[in-house]
Amino acid sequence: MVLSPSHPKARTVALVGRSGVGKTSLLEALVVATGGLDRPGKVEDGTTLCGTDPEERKHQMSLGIAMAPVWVGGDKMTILDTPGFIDFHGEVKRALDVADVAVLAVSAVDGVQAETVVIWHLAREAGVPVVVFVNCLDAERADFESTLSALERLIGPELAPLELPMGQGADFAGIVDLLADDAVTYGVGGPQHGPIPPQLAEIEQRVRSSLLEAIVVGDDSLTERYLEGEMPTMDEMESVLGHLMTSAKIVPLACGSAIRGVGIDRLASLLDEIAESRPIPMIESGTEIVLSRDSQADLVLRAFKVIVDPYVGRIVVLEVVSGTVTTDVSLVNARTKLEERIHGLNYLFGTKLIPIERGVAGDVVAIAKLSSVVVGDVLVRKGREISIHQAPVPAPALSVALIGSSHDEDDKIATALHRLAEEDPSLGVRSDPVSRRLVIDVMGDLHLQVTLERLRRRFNLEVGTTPPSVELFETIAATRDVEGRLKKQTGGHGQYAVVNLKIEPLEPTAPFEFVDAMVGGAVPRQYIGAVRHGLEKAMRHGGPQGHPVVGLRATLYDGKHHSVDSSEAAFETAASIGLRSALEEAGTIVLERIMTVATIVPSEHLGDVLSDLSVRRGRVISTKQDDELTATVTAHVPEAELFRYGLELRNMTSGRGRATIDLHHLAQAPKAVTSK
Ligand SMILES: Nc1nc2c(ncn2[C@@H]2O[C@H](COP(=O)(O)OP(=O)(O)OP(=O)(O)O)[C@@H](O)[C@H]2O)c(=O)[nH]1
Ligand SMILES: [Mg+2]
Repeated sequence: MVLSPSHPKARTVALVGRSGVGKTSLLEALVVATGGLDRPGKVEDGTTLCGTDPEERKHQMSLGIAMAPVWVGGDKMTILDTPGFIDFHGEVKRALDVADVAVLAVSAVDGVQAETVVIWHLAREAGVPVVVFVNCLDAERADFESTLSALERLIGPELAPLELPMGQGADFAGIVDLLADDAVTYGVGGPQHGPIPPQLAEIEQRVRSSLLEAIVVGDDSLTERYLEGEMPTMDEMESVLGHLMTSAKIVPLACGSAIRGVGIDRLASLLDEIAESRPIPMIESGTEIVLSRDSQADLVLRAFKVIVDPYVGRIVVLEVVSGTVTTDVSLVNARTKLEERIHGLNYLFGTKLIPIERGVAGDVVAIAKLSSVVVGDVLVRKGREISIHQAPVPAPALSVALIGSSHDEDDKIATALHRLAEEDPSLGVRSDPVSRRLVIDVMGDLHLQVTLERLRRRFNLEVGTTPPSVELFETIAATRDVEGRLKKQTGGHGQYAVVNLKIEPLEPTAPFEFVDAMVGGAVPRQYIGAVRHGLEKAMRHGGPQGHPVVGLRATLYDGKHHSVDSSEAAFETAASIGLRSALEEAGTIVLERIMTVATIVPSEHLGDVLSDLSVRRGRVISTKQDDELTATVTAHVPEAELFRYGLELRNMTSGRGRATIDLHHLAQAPKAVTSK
């Protein structure tokens, strides 16, 4: 292994793209091409640097961010491998947040698919320069031309192919370099330069002239000269191209094969050229500032991943946003204000921790024993108040309640889940308000399955799932005047209290109202609070149909007391007896929660979303065209109909629909819901 101990420049690269396009294989190939490994491992054998986790091996896909550095011309680039499957896109966002440049990997076999579009938009939202890498050109059904046209439709005129493949499938022989106007073949002795084969001349001319045009158009002075009939020199073109790529004004396209190691050395050099300082907007003491990757500047670190290692314990992976980190410095967690001392620095080479002395701006460092730091936290010098805007992570698509094999296991399951959630910020853990069962919020069925597998393997916990309970309430059907009477004589002291109450319905979401209309001292002042307290307790405890009672006004207008036998406890009980008889006499109505669901969808899926909402007993309140591409539908939908909504929306819209759900009101629940 050849690893350079010192590195003047460090940058971070995120590999993104849909599942199966070869990102994990590409990272492996990049490490081999730059001398960090002698031979590549294979995803199928679980021998890659970034695919060794047992669940990743089982599913043959990446499930979280993994990484290894490469060195190109003395510069260090930490390459972040991300999962492509949609359940794990929270990790893609976190990688894009810290990356100086992203590689959108596309397979020449499948071209542009729905998830490619979703991930392209994630990269655009993150504002990171993107390089497209068309992979798998050696595969049997590779089709570069149709992949290129699909990419042109997705990205538009900013797409600038720098390379073309020479042949494809079994005939894939190398790369045509459009700028240098030559061909590179990959044999045993490494890359060999030669002339462009004649059968490629036509397509080469066409793609090359559109590349040159994209470069010329991107620079005002070149455009002017070009329009006057002057052709800029190749050096000028290259320098303008470099600038356009780093400022994300054009999206360069490279191609090759990760498995065959073709074009990978070229991709590494291209990334080294583009991975320039990406300004990071931050908020310092209320004002916006921009940090650049300056190793001399004040130290700022940002945590983006946590690993719980069975031997080393908890390891936090951080980006050096600016400054230089060394061991033994003390920093402050900007969120908790707790001091953290850096005891030892490492970088991650797959799962291996390699000790280092320093990390410069743009580096990624792994640090043990940072107890207060979670994903998203920022560490700064004492006295600095900094926060970084984080892209919002997708809302959970699915919630399920967990059933352990015994009730005693619940505590153990909760502890285990909190441990898993530390490493997996997309996993939510809470308690079901009705059944008190543990509920987990996940990003989809596969995320759920992997979470249950981890509980089994790491904690030996066997857990089943069930839909979480729908929260129901009840309210009184009509106004009633009642008397609540408690009269007990047991041994010495008795218990005596009488309250006369008027109980009337309010809007179900209105807060409970208690009216003290007592005149005279029939219920002495010191017991009035107890009457109110008794009513509130009885409402929480539940009405005749077993659900918490809401939406009432109770007026206390009369009562009786006894100078010896009355007490606060007696009045509390009398009040709850009174409420119970009012509810039983008048009857109660069961209420369900109606949620406001705001769904943002690509316009072409609007019809599907509207008809799905109507099947869910939804009432559409508004449909608004946001721009020519997307629309927002706002509807009121009963909570009971929303189980799996996030997931089904995703399926209906190829992953591009998003929904937010908030409580709007309570309404009478139909029989089908109350009898469940
Ligand atoms: N023929 C061919 N196969 C490739 C190439 N790159 C990767 N593969 C194969 O494609 C499959 C998926 O590759 P991965 O590297 O796991 O894909 P990924 O993008 O990391 O997938 P996720 O982790 O699920 O997002 C594996 O079987 C690889 O061997 C390539 O350039 N050519
Ligand atoms: Mg992978």
